[in-house]
Amino acid sequence: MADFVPTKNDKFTFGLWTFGNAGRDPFGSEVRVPPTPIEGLHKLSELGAYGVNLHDNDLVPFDATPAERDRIVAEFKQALKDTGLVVPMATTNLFAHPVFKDGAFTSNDPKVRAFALQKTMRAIDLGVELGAGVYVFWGGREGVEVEASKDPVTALQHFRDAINFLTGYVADQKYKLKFALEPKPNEPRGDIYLPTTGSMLGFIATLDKPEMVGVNPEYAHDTISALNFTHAVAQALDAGKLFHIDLNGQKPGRFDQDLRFGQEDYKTNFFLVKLLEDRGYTGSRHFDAHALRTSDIDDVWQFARGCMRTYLILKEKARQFNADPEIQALLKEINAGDAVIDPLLAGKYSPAKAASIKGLKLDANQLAAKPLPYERLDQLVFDLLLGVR
Ligand code: GLT
Ligand code: MN
Ligand code: MN
Repeated sequence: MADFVPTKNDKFTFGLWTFGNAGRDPFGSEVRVPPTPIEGLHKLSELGAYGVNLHDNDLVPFDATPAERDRIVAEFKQALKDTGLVVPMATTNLFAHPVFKDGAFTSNDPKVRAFALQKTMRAIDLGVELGAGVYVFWGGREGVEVEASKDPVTALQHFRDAINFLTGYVADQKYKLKFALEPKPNEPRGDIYLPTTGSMLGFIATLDKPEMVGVNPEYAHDTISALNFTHAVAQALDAGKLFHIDLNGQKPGRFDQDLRFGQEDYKTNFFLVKLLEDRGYTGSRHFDAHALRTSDIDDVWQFARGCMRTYLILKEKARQFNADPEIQALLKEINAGDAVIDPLLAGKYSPAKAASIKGLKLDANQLAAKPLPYERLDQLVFDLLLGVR
């Protein structure tokens, strides 16, 4: 820890698609030949990662024959054994092939929706075979550019039918698998359905087996829309629904950058790591990011090392924050309770409490005059983060 070198206990994971990114963007072609999945396993194990996550087609090509599939999977399983890495999460690629150009589970075409279910059931079988306990759904194509083309309520019903069907499939197969829905407001579609963690949480409550389904929030997805990602994660934790998390870097208002974790906005990432650590989040710390288009392969591994190193540095900063006497004294002062009023506000409503609260003598001007030394507090956080404390 002192040198910020990760171990498997830190539970750092990378998608095969992350180090496997060849640098293609909408304006330019590939810039590097990425490592194969098996080369990646060896390198990540050397760097101290815990595991890798994958889409079905990150490992098995879309048009592979059953025999090819079995050979590829067997070789991959052997490499997992050799490296000691695990596959905690798996997912389906429901966005790359042209068949999904107008949606997968929300396509207007029942044949496309059936194809999406078929592909997902096979990908779930693959994920379970590799040991995954979490299955992510990122609906990258589940949206519109032309509002008239889809009825938005029908689209949600289709999405609900698909998730209900698949939780039924998992229960029927007796798989120990939880689902994590990943929201994103836009890109690649103009508008994607269920754009935020809050929308997903509301949607989950309408499902047949809500206990099987949680969320997979991603830093970049909220930050694109200038939302407070830490607050979204807090809501997921509060609901007991933070089944997975995608960490990366992003500037607000830009295209989807998927930068190295912590590359932008150190302060927000500090409070994010502090939240995860203070609240005892036990899942994978998954990096859903890729190296810059300017990177060669050596720099790709610097990127992977950097994601983990940054997390560990921020974790150490969180420990320092929690141990800092001046910061803690200030927080104690800010959070000082009231022996009479706290019991009235805690727990359930009662007519007696309503009567007591109505009768309280509260002077609004006096309350407003209470000092809130937040300038001092925020400067202490700044000093701590910048290492001058
Ligand atoms: C894709 C997307 C991510 C999702 C991945 C899982 S694929 O890279 O940008 O946010 O988490 O489908
Ligand atoms: Mn993303
Ligand atoms: Mn993601």
